[in-house]
Formats: sequence, structure tokens, C-alpha cells
Amino acid sequence: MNGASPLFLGLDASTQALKASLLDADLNVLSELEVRFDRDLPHYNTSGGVSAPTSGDDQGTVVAPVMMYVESIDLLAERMRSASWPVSRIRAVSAAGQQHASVYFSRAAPRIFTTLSSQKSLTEQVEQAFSRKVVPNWQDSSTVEACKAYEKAVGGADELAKVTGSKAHTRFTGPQIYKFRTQQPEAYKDTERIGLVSSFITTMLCVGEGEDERTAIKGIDESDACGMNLLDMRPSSSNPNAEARGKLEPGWNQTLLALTSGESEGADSSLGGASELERKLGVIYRDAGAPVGKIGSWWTQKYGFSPDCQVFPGTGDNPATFLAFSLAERQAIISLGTSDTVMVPTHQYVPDPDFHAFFHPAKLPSSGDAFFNMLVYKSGSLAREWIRDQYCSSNWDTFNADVDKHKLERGKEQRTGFYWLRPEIIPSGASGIHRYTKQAAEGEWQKVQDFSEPGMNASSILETQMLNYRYRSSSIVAGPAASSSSTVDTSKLPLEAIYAVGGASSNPTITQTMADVFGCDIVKPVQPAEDGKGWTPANYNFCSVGAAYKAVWGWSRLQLTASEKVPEFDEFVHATKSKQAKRAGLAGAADEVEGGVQVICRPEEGRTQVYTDVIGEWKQLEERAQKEQ
Ligand code: ADP
Ligand code: XUL
Repeated sequence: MNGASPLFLGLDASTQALKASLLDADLNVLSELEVRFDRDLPHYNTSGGVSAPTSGDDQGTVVAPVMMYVESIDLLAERMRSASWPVSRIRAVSAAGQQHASVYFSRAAPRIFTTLSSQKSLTEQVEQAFSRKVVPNWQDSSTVEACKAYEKAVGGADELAKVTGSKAHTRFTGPQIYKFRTQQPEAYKDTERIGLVSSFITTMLCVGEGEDERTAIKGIDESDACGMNLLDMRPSSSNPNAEARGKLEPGWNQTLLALTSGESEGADSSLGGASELERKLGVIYRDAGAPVGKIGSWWTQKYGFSPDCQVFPGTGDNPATFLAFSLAERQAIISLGTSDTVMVPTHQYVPDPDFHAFFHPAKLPSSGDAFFNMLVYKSGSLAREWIRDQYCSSNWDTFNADVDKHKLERGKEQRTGFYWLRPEIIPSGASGIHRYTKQAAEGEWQKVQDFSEPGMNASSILETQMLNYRYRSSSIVAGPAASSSSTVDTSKLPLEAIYAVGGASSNPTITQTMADVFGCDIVKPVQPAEDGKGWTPANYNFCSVGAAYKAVWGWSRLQLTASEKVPEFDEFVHATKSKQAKRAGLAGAADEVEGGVQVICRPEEGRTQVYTDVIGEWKQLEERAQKEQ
């Protein structure tokens, strides 16, 4: 960290921790810090970042104290000071937040946020700024009734997915607000504004004595708003309510606002109906690279941030992670964590009740449509671990050897297994363990109790998972018609490169199987090693780094002259990383695809066709297994 060159900050307010990444203008990650809620703020008595259930809670309630999140901001600022982060050089900041979770600001909030003393902490001053003391967590499932009402209001799950990009989900913000309004109407009435965690952190970055009350509470980022079941994502051609401003006309859906606010259910008119809820939700930021303000005087006076530090809209943790990879077309991220998550960019709106569709979190309003679809699978690492423990001596090396020994081969016995240990998300509600074998190419698939050798379960689960991700990626890449009619052309390979991340991506057999099934390279982000000799794996927190990339992009845009072309986010990140590679003398290295990306696995000759040949039958077996559950 030499000289006085500009620095950039990305924050990640996730389930268990508040994390920060400090970057330079070349997108190098210089340092990271975090505050872990359970460990560092033990007086809130959380476990995994959430409160223990109380006797009065509805079934499925999962919440966290809003003041814990506030105190984590105080503590993070103190940690930046203790670590001597040169915060006066930070030119821009952007945050990411746990998706779906909502924060409720009281009528007093705007005044409180603009009259803060820099002598005191936020914790000491902002308690009265919230009309609800808890933040419903994304793991909350207490809103089943609200979800039913949501789907009914628009004509079913498929319709709701078409309108809002997802079917009704208990964790989504709209059903959560519905529950709050029905159960605590007085507190709802006393609510000045409703934000997401991302907009809450963004708001807190702008607080301080002398700030403007009218703009003190920040709006909601368009991409994060897609996780609310409230935003109408339909293209204007199929959206009767859309004004003619462009091809895509997202805005809050009036039918769903009327339902959530109680207007269409005959709720007390003093609650204000749909228009009051719309006011509470505030503006939607369509350009995430346009600043929402500068860092507040509380930050400049108390911690020495520069008054020139720009604040860019916060977004959801998944959209921010998506940004950390700045995917080109036909690239995807597959995260092999506790659960497996697949994120695929697309230029078409591809709603499907099984997936989530989000607007691209950093697109220029003037550019074409851009989205990403997210698939979430419960049976990720937990199911692989279960196979490892049951059949592979609790050892990943044995699991890997079993995968190699029993992988699908032409002309040999074929095996497929579905291991839905807990009700699955994709396919929705699938459960149980189902195994099938076929002896010859023209034979029939038979359901079997067990395979002839225990180790066969290892290849079976891994191949099924990867075929599943390939099939669904194909349907996203093919566009809405293919997705809705299930007529995916499985002979084509959907992707050209996959970023593999998460714990299980360190396993070379798992990434090799991924490469073979998808028929494409598996890549990892890298950054120049500190000793200048080659690349080092980028083991940083992708979510806060993605948020920081957005801040660098937004800030760079402000430095352009009027005649200079504003670059797209992805273009900007690629160009900056290539510059970074050149500067480090590493451009063109044999294993480098482009600056900052390294190939870790390539498909083995001939293997992909083996999977292409079976994927259609595999899909039929998946449907059969659901019927036989
Ligand atoms: P999360 O962020 O969801 O908590 P991680 O991304 O840290 O999870 O991934 C944790 C998972 O990684 C564990 O559940 C474990 O099964 C898996 N994992 C770690 N090492 C390996 C390995 N060598 N092979 C397969 N899976 C692994
Ligand atoms: C996504 C989801 C989680 C949270 C975690 O739909 O619910 O990934 O965003 O923070």
C-alpha cells in the first residue's frame, strides 16, 4: 500500500459475519477484515448469526437483532483503525448484504441519521431508528400462508415466477412484509421505510451530522430487489402495467403491493394501502454504478474517511459474488459449498419456478437486457459427504478413487442415483434415494435397492449432480421457450468455461468430472503473487470483492470526460485485470485464459460425448424418481 493512490472498499453483510475487502484501482485485493457475530458480539447470544427461537415465535421463525448488525459496523470501523487501514485514501465503497432479509426504519430514522455525534458510536445513537427490533433472516420459513396468498393473487407459482423472477419463497421480502403487516399493524404503520440488508448498510455509510434528512434512507438496488417477490421483471411487451420507457420496465408490481399492504384484503385504511407501501420501499436504483451519495460526516469525523469517498448502491450477496467473476457469455459460476449453487448469465429473461432470475447487478441502463439465473441445490456437499461416509470409508481419497473406477463408460452397465436426503429445491420437493441400472444400451432402466458395489454410489452422485447442473444450464442458455416447454437441446454444450468455487472445488476429481460432463474448461480466479513470481489462488472473500469491483467501476466512470465512452462493467473488469497481468509481467502465461483466470481442469478426450449420450435418459429418470418417491 504505497503512496497515496486511490483505494476501494467492499463490504459483505452476510449471515454470520460482516466482512470488508480493501482493493487498489488495479483490482488487487490488499487486505481483508471481518467481524463474526457469534464470536465478536457474544452479548447478542446468536448462533450461526441468528437468535435462538423464543416460545412466542411462529414455526420456522429465524431472525437476528438489528442492533447486532449496527454494532458490527462500529466494530468493523474500529478494526480498520486498529489495522491502520489508510481509509482516507478510500475513494469509493459499495456493500453486499444477505438477500431477502428486511430492515424496518422508524419515523424518527431520518432525523436520527442526520444528527449523529461523531463522538459516539452508532450503537449508542440509532436504536430508536428502527420500528422492528429484528431482521427476518433468509433462513426464515414462517411465511407459508403469505406465500400461498402471493401465488393465488397472480394465478399460481408459474405466473408469479413469470412476474417476479421466482415463485413465492418464505424467505423473500414480500411475504415477510405481509406477515409483519398482519401481525404487527401498529409497528408497520410506524415504519417510515423498509430496506434490504444491502440498502441498510448503504444507508449507514452515509449517516452523520448535517446530512440531508430527505435522502438519508437509501433506495433498493434493482438486482437485489429481484429477491423480494415484489418487483415486476416482465419485459414491457408482456407487462400491461409498464410505461413505455424502454424494453424492460421493472417497477413494483401493483397487485402484489396491494396484497402485501392489505389493501386488497380489506385491511384498515390507516395502513395506507399499496401507495404507502410503495413509498416505504423507496426508489429502485437501476444503475448500480451511479453513486447514491458520499460517505457520511460520522465516518469522516470519527474515522478519517475522505469527504470525497463515493457510496455506490449496495446489492445482494449473490449478485455481488456474481460480479467478482465478471462472467462472459456462456460462462458460469458453480459454487460447491454446503449447498451447491449455479449462476448463469443470460441476455434473456428466463423465469422458471425452479430458479431465481435476477437483473445483472452492474449493467448500464443504456445497454441491452442482462440477467443471471441462480439455481440452488440443497444436496450439495452435504449429500456428497453422506456418500463418502456411508460408502467410501469417510475418506475423500477413497471417494475419488471410486469415482474414477466406476464412472460411466460406453458399453458397460449404466448407473444413475438420486440422493435427495432432504426435500430438494430442484426438482422442487424431490425426496428419497433412488437408484437405477441398465445392463445394455438398448435395455430398460431398472430400479434397484442398491448397486453391486458400494463405491458405485460415489460416481453416481457426482455424475447426477453435474448432469443436473448441465441440463438446467442448457435450459437457461436456450432461453424462455425451451425452459418452459422442457425441450432443451441436450446435444449442445451450454457453457464454455466454469468458475468452480467453494470447499469441494479443491477436489480435483470433482472438478474433472465437472469438466467432462460439461465439456468445458474449469477455471479459478488468481491474482499476481506478492513476490511477483507467477499467480496465486485468489482466496479472498468473493462477495465483498465483487462489491468493491462495482465501486471501482462506478468511481472510474466519474473520472471519464464527457466524450469518453462509459465501459460496461464486465468490459472494465477484464481490461483492468489484463492491465494488472501485464504490469505484473504475467500476461500470456500458458495456463492463463485472460488476466486473472487460470484453467484448473480440461475435459478429457471423448468423455463428454459419453454424458451427452445419456443426458436425455437421465432427465427421464429424474422425472421417474420423483413419481416413485
Ligand atoms: P460454505 O461456504 O457453504 O459454508 P464451503 O464453501 O466452505 O461451505 O464448503 C464446505 C464444504 O466443502 C464441506 O461441506 C465439505 O464437504 C466440502 N469439501 C471440503 N474439502 C473437500 C474435498 N477435498 N472434497 C470434497 N468436498 C470437500
Ligand atoms: C439466496 C439466499 C442466500 C442468502 C445468503 O436466495 O437466500 O444465498 O442470500 O445470504
